[in-house]
Amino acid sequence: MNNKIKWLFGIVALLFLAACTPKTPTDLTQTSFIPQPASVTATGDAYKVSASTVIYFQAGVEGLEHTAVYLAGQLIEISGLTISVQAAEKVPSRGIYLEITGNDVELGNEGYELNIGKKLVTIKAGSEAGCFYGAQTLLQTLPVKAADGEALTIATGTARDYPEYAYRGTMLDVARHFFSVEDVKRVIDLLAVYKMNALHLHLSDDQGWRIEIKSWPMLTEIGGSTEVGGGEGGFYTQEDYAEIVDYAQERHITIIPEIDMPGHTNAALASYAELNCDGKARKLYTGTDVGFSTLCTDKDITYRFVEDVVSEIAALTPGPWFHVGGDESHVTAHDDYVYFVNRVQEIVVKYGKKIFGWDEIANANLVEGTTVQFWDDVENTTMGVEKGAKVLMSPSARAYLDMHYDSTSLLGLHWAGYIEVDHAYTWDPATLVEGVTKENILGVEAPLWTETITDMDELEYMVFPRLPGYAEIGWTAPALRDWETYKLRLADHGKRFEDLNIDFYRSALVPWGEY
Ligand code: TNX
Repeated sequence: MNNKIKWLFGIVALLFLAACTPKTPTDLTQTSFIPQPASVTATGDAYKVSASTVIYFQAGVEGLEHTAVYLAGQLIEISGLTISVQAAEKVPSRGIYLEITGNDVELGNEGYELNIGKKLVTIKAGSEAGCFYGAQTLLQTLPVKAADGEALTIATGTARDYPEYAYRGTMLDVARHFFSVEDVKRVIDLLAVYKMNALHLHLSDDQGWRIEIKSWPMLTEIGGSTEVGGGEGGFYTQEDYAEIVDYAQERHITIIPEIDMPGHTNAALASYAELNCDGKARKLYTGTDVGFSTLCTDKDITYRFVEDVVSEIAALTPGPWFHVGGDESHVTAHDDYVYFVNRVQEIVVKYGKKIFGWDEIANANLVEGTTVQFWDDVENTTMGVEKGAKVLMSPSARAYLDMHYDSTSLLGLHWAGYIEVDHAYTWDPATLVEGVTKENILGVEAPLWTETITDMDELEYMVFPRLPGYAEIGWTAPALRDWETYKLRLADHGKRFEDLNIDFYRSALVPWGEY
């Protein structure tokens, strides 16, 4: 070969290599973060995560060690690299460092500052939760799955970030169809990725009672034995429930247990005859009607029952809230309903918990610290605000994860309308209901009712891709939210959903890539 041809070959080979080697990311502002952080600035360089990377945490802060181990676990999962965790007495010169600093007022309770330098990444926050969210932001700069053992690069820069609302959550109805502890853990993992911090578990309904109550064992023995459609149902033992609570706590997610009453109680009424006004046990129910059952509000045993249930669950629940349901009690007379909710509130307070209830509970005399969950009725909700309650925003026409996406959806219901991915995203909690402003709002929750949802594939299909949008509504200030740019970021998360094996709805409104 003459020299000229050799040169040509060389150049072609180089060009080929350049085209095939992934570009090193150097512009942090180009990362598709969800939720969008309050501010992101780029410094145009790259940090390399390799097998020698160490994750340091401020010595003596136990909660940070959890987050450091969690982050290392995620990085190992992504890359197959061996990443170690160590306590550090002072800021190291290289590696990834997690630190609690108490003096940044703007960051508040859950905010963080993530600094990605060429040699050192630091995550600083006022709380352990803040550091955890900083770690989630860091993880979103990386793919969910990379080639085994390959060093990873991250664009340098800074994210300073804090949430708009204190409560960002979802609800899972494990009563209509039962979901196992493993299933719930997967839901918790997915919530954590999007900085959600609350999981409300709807633990009882007409079709099933799903948590062991030691003083009333038939609730699960009988009431837990079936579900919608006649399947075998199931329930959590108290140990199972504690395991869920712990798993969630490690991811800074609070579990809110709900026992729905006085309506939605057929499973309890089938388990114990004495809870019925006529003293006769009801038959187990596996259909999907609502509003036909009620506890007997003028029997003493009803309140003994409620007290036993509340005390056992409250003892297993470190979070501040107990949800008393209170929705759709269509066969409870109004005065009986008000009397019942008033008495139940006293019981919940006695066991040290704050009350959550669906918006109907605003008809009672709300005790201080109560939160009314807006799902349907504006009048109830504004009445709750007038009585001093906070509001949790779960508008059924916008935030119900069981609503059809469009007229072709096979799963879900559509009584509150169709909720396409844009409709789920384009609303502001602070302006949706007249008379309910940001100051009144605790946060946002997207509930998944499971009359038609029987397994994890179906659950994921309804939850994704709407859930990241609800997470962003709860976290990101309205001025930084916009559907046109959000849908591009969401499209990038399609690859993440695939790599996490999430069975998601490929809405035609989102420009998903070819992965
Ligand atoms: C209404 S929302 C209900 C639930 C149903 C749901 C179905 C609410 C407080 N009650 O009992 O499962 O609709 O979308």
